[in-house]
Amino acid sequence: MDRKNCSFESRITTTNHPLTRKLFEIMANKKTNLCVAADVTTTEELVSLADKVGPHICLLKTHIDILTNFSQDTIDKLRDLAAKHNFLLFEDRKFGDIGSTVANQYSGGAYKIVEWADLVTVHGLPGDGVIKGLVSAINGRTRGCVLVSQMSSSGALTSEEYVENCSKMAENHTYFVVGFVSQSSKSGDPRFILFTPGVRLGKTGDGLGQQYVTPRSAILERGADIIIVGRGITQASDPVAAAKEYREEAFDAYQERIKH
Ligand code: BMP
Repeated sequence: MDRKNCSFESRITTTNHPLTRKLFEIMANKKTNLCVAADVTTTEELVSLADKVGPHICLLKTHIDILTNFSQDTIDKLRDLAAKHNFLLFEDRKFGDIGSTVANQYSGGAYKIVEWADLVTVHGLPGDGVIKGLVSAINGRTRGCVLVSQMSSSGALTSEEYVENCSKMAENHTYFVVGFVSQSSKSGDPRFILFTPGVRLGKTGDGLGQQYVTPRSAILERGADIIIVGRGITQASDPVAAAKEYREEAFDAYQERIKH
């Protein structure tokens, strides 16, 4: 069973991870494989964006530490919107330290990420202690992580060997890892979801190292399951119309892929 030829529905039963299953269900039922990267700097903008694009997304990706006015109210509102529109919360914290430190960063500090984020991003660089550290902080909650195995930015140091080693790490920790943030995947394992950022229509870069491909290219050529789109939507003159456009492009490309 090759991941790239399978429908999201058919992949539900390939995994016991409750959040992987939930995400496949949301994608299949809502007919969307779009994740919006909500890189805005105030709670008001974040909440307003989440409410507007909510009907079109399966996941809302945050960088919670770029908000200038974060408070518990931010989280209460995001969780309400996630329930209202049926999407998951994905904090792009990119944990990358020893297990003991990431456990504290996950559960403590100002953001208490473990209390509200369904999924978080993690670098495999420290070795699997980073995963064990995060898991030690979960305390019975249903949580998961996405391993950043390859970056979209030019000159990224994520070699083929690094990508391979992240795959092995994921296979050893399937109870926590739901997939990869990556630009490509050789793995056909249907349990793992491939999330691909660096997606934008009409631009190839941002002048600061980001490199873009189109939704079709991400899904049909690189094998993405979910596209992550930030400024293509947040900086559009009409973010809702842009979200609809990316959603349709991405879901059409996925449907085309599973036909073959
Ligand atoms: P944009 O579409 O505006 O370029 O935003 C991309 C988002 O995806 C940002 O939030 C960034 O942190 C994230 N991202 C990325 O661009 N490339 C990666 O390799 C990994 C990421 O998480």
